[in-house]
Amino acid sequence: MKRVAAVDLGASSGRVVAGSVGPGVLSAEEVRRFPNGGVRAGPSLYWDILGLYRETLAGIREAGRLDGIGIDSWAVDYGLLDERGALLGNPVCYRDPRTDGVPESVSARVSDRELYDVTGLQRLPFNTLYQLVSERGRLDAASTMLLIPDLLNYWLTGTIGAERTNASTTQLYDVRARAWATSLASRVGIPPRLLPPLRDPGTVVGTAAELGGLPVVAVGSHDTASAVVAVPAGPGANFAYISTGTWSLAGLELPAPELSDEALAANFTNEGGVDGTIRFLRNVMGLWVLSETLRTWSCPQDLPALLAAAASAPALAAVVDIDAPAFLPPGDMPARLVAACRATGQRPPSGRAAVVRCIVDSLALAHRRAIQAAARVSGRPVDVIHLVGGGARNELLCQSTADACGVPVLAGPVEAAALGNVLVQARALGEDLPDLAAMRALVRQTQEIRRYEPSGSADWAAAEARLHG
Ligand code: LFR
Repeated sequence: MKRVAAVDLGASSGRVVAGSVGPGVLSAEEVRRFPNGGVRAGPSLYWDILGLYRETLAGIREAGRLDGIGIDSWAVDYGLLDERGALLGNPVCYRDPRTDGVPESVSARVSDRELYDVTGLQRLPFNTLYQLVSERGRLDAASTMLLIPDLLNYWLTGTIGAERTNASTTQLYDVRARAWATSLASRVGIPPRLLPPLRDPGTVVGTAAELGGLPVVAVGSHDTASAVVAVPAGPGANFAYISTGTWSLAGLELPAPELSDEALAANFTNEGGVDGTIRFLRNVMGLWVLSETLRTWSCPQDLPALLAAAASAPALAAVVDIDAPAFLPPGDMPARLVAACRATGQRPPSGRAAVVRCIVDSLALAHRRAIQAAARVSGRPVDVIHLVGGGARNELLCQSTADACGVPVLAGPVEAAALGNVLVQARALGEDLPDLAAMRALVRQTQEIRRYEPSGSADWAAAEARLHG
């Protein structure tokens, strides 16, 4: 039996989970949960990285006897270190507008086709490459760029490295060569010296002196990579997954990158997964739009009641393209929803329940687009969708996704990222979990999973057509 602490940092909250793994055993208990979110200061939107580090240490100390620690977080964001290892400036949040116009300026020098050929990455304005280009003038003082989990691992252990699953989200990683794309970096003005040695998920990176010498394991340090480890797919299933939270990451697990023109046109990403797999997926705007809406109304605690009311509101009364760039920055989402409905000739939702229904329907519709595109572009059928992460608690979202996609949805586990983190650590520390199939079998055996059948009661294709006005 192994007992480990999984630190799972999401854009809206972080948690430290104590997980136990042994033959037929996988249990996880939340020890500490803390809020996260962008902190606006002056012209910038930052992360409170020192607060996150403090909470991480406190959570691990509260967890009791442990055999190891592993940290995963959202992707793409980073801290820069100087040659003494000191942090140069506070990490900036990927929703900061500093990359406005940068993707276009980069495309003028390296075509999107070539960028995709090397990195396989979807074009998102906040890819690490674009963020680094946006601060090119300040890179002279930097000797290393560390993604968030690698930065925290450095503070814990003093060792420097870049775990591969997260490195693969930077748009500076050659997805076929499985190495940093150093010549690409140079061409866009990013010094290759910033890119630290790569590490495989499942390696012990060092020990945490401050925590009694506990081993620190590089897990699938991109939260989505860890969540996909814990997708409870059965052997031979034609499954897609949707990892839900601030974002919905919707797609397939592939053995090799898919870099076709169709994949590029559909803006699908090829992120590196645990054990050399590829996460072929698209970012769907996710529950962020709902949480920002509740923040605008100052009533985050009303979510369960609002979802219940939304479930009784008429389906598909108004829908928006939730992936539109307008929904990316923080702000007044209800006003943006109204504007999007008007722009497509629809009557905007009136009343809070109708607004929530509009968001959930629009999210399910975006899930449908992403899953259909994944199947079409990869040529692989999808017979079932595993919906994991926080959205698995949201019955309306699970049912609407099954209805929209026309296949059953298996919802759970809710804490997929933490469980994937726990499993990869347990294996690194000696538990007998030879491959992803063995880890997923253990998740199936031990975690609660709910099934939603598609009801076929609404016309999702007609709703999709309405998005185009
Ligand atoms: C999900 C996630 C996504 C990534 C986004 C930004 O938490 O990690 O996979 O695209 O956050 O980093």
